[in-house]
Amino acid sequence: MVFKRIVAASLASLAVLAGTATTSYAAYEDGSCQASEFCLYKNTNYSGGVHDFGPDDGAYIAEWFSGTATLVNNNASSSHNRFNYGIYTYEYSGYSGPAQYHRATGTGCASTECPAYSNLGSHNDKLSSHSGWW
Ligand SMILES: [Ca+2]
Ligand SMILES: [Ca+2]
Repeated sequence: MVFKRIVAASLASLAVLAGTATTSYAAYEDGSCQASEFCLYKNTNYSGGVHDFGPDDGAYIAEWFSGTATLVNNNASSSHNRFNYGIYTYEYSGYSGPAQYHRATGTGCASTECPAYSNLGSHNDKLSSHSGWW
């Protein structure tokens, strides 16, 4: 797990370098859920305000759902993973506690909507961190 995170950090550094050349990056945290973002919604069925994350966030601190005064931490109720790899969410900060897997865009699906989860089941209003799963 630790090794995997180091690899992920290295890849992220490479991605930043690549990004300067291609400028094809989605704008994280601009309130719009775009390709290559992990999006959490305040309410079920992708409603009530969105927060569009990058691939890794160890603690949801000072992050709100767009257009609301509601913090993301312990308040997300639906998700849409638009990365081409899976994302694990965790009920505690620091990538700990009960985890939930959010399938990659297009993985075993015919449509980009497949990896969206209209509700988070037993993880509802509990998510506090997430990381990409390469
Ligand atoms: Ca965005
Ligand atoms: Ca909620």
